[in-house]
Amino acid sequence: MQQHSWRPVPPSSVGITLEQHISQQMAMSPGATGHFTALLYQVMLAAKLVDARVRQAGLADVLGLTGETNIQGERVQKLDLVANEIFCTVLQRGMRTCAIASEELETAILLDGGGRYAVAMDPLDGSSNIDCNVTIGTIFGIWRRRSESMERGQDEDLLQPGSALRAAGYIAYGSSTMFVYSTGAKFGVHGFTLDPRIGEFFLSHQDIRVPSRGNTYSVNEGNSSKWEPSTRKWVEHMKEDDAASKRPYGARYVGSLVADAHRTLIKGGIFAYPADRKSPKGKLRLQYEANPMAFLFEAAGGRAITGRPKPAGGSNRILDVRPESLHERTPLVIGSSDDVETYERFLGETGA
Ligand code: P6P
Repeated sequence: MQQHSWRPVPPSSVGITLEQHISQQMAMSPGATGHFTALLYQVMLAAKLVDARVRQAGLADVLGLTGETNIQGERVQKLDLVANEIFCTVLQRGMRTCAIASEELETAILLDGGGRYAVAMDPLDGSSNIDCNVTIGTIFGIWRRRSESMERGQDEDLLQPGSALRAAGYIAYGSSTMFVYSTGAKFGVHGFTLDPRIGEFFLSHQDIRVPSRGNTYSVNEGNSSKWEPSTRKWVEHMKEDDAASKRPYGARYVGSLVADAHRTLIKGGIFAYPADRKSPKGKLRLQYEANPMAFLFEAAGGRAITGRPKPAGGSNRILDVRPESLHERTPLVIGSSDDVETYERFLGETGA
């Protein structure tokens, strides 16, 4: 097969689009059939459609305040249900998936037609923040199906550990719209920024690497009265004045996972949503929040752990957790390798 060759395009002229990048990754994958590539194109299309609705929301919301209908006379739906409908429709029409799990759906959509991949997603995470114009996002993970190829998809296709992910990413609908994804550490983590004038995502953050150490910690301190002692001791440590270890760290907490994770991925530092008395299993969902973020952070040289003490001879990596149900929750600690190691040290010291 003729090897493709790309004439390097001077950055000042035309940037690399997400579609071209996905195609290049396919060209670097021997035996690729195009199914995975087509699926990523569908995720990209759905992201553009959701972006358009998110950008309208403020306007629709303002104009829709007079009642249940918006300027087009449509019923104003909750934006996360709209996002869910867009992703589910695009993925089903695309015929590349056999199973779809969504935070918005109690049970998975199981499909005939021989789709080879299973997708778990949070179609619009943090949507309660849209009213105050805070960054929200879509989070997704893609697994190769495990069930018989020509049968209807099964829940088992979605109940795979994060270590079996084939791709994961998020779309951040913020001051600009960014699509960040990875198909594995070998290929790196890459960020694309949407040019709304032409509706294309262009490569803006090539080969993102999480700094080994950052200068911010991100946790909801409003939960501190419910935390394990180890969590409280860790936060106090991050606040101590110690120039030698560049403390205190700055506190940054948006309350929207995609916003807090994106900042941590780009700048380093640590984000934690630990288990506490209110959420003894943690708040965030394993399959479509924690696992995709863990996949990205590890692919970018960072770490992602459960925040629980490592079991004897076992692992505390998020990617090693064996899921038992589609919507199960987990504690989540992601960030720079050194900062996550500091977090772990407090787990050991207090034996929490
Ligand atoms: P809390 C948003 O509702 C979300 O699911 C994540 O995006 C975010 O990280 C977390 O919950 C925030 O939770 O309890 O701090 O408001």
